[in-house]
Amino acid sequence: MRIDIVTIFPAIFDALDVSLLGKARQNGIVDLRVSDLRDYTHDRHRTVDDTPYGGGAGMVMKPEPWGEALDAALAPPADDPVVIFPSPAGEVFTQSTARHLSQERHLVFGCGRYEGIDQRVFEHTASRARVRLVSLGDYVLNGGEVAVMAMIEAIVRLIPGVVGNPQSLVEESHEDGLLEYPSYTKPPQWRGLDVPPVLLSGNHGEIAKWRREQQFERTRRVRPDLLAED
Ligand code: 6GU
Repeated sequence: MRIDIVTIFPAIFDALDVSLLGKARQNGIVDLRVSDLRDYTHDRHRTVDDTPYGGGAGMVMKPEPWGEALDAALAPPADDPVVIFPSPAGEVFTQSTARHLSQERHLVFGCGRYEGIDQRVFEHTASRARVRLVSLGDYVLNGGEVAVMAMIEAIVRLIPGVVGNPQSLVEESHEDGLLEYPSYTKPPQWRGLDVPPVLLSGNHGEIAKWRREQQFERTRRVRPDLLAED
């Protein structure tokens, strides 16, 4: 999968060299390219923002540098890309979003800062690629960078070959619409706390039943919205 990121803080994405992502890049599974929006400005101050038409607080990102930066990311050999703009005004990113995006060949992330990007950038980009505004949830970050880090981690780990044991992807929270069951390892007693005896019983039917009950109990307690019928 090819991933382009456009940002005014490219250094934030240095963290993608390590861990799972770093390995996926080394193995050639992910081709990640980070570009600096300011490289597409033409004034001495490398200006990327300006005051909003109509007045109001804050600054708006100018369309011209975005136009050129996205021209570069979408130029051949772009591969039928999806352009994702992280935004608290977007649709909520879920495991299902991650699953669908993990099956794409080319993702482009446009990280906005300040009060947002000139609306015409979204409109123009939508005329030449699939565009999605995506939010992590109902809270506000200063910019899209940290949100994009989270989205990329959620997406890339679902690409076949990135996570060592594919079964671990099947059993985790959200894949079956429930939270995951609690896990234990040795020793059987620690600081006066016992591992639930059923897990030491060797009875795989009983263990599976206990884990399922734990999933339902935990989901009902902390995320009843996941159980609500829709
Ligand atoms: Cl995707 N961007 C920003 N700036 N804030 C957010 C977010 C995204 N998701 C939740 N809050």
